[in-house]
Amino acid sequence: MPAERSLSERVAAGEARAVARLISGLEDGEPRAVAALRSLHRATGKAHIVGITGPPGSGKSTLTDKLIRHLRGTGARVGVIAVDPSSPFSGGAILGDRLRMQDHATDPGVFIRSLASRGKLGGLSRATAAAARVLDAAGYDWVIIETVGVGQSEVDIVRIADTVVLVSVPGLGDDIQVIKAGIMEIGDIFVVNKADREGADRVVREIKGMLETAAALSMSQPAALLSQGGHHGASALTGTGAFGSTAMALDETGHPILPPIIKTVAATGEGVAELAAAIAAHRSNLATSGGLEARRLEGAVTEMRGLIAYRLLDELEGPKGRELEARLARAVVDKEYDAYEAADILFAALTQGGRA
Ligand SMILES: Nc1nc2c(ncn2[C@@H]2O[C@H](COP(=O)(O)OP(=O)(O)O)[C@@H](O)[C@H]2O)c(=O)[nH]1
Ligand SMILES: [Mg+2]
Repeated sequence: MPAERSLSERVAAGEARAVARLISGLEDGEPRAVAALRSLHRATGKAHIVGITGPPGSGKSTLTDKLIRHLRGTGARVGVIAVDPSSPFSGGAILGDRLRMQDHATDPGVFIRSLASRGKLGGLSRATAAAARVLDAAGYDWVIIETVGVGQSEVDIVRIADTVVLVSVPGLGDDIQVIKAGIMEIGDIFVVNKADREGADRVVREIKGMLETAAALSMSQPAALLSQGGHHGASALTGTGAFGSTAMALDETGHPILPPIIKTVAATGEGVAELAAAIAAHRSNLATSGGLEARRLEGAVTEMRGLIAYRLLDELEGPKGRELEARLARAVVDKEYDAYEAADILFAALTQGGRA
């Protein structure tokens, strides 16, 4: 009788049930699941990870559904992670996503998984990164991460993507809600969805204006851009900064090449072929410019930082961490220590192997 194959072996063989089980285990932080993911590390790095982010209701799931169709048409296998931090239970938007994507339920070349908020700060971006690695190891050629783009935590989620698509729509009011400081910089491709509605061209012009302003700024103050984290952040550590960014790439005449802005009607599929082409172009640009490696270095930094933060929180929330924390809080209030000193003591206790 052949020995029972391990979970990681089954994932590497592309078994959907094993993939689902491993992702659940990782979401729950099971040590066995973490061990399985670690043993799969060498099998990762082949998939192209696409982050799709934008306000709720902007059509991300509809767009994802159409992209899946398009990519399946090329014979590629597609994994999707739908992240909804606002939904602690798998209802609401995620249920809608499932309905929209159920066409693919019987297609063995498509794997769709929803992740909702669970537990601690940072847990969701860690779970998303882990799930993306699992799908990569399982041989999915494309991994799409759909996430609501409203704040820093969502930005962190898409940081691991190789190509980030920012979706906006007409009719959100005067501000283009998704194009805010800290979010705009991460966009490689801009989509104005619901182009069947009035105002789409105006949104395109507004995005173009903002991109041109950002590009002009980067030409005159490259250092300022670097200190903002350039494209994907973490430049201080990797020194990559804007390197590899579509937004900051220059054409032969030295002018910055702006990221593409594409109008789509996800509901009908209009513009989806252009979007897919833009994603493919970005993918091959990254491969030839060295940008992919720069980005993966940044991704590794982001992932390690997340793991460290998570580990510290884990220690802090253990019984001993909580006890020491409470004692130190008392000492700060009683003016025995200031908060800096107390933090030093706590940090030392947490990081010196011995638990606090
Ligand atoms: N008019 C119009 N409606 C769309 C378009 N794309 C999506 N929708 C609708 O917008 C709503 C929200 O779409 P959904 O994909 O769930 O958005 P998400 O929250 O960003 O994932 C659904 O009712 C879609 O049918 C579009 O291009 N035009
Ligand atoms: Mg959705």
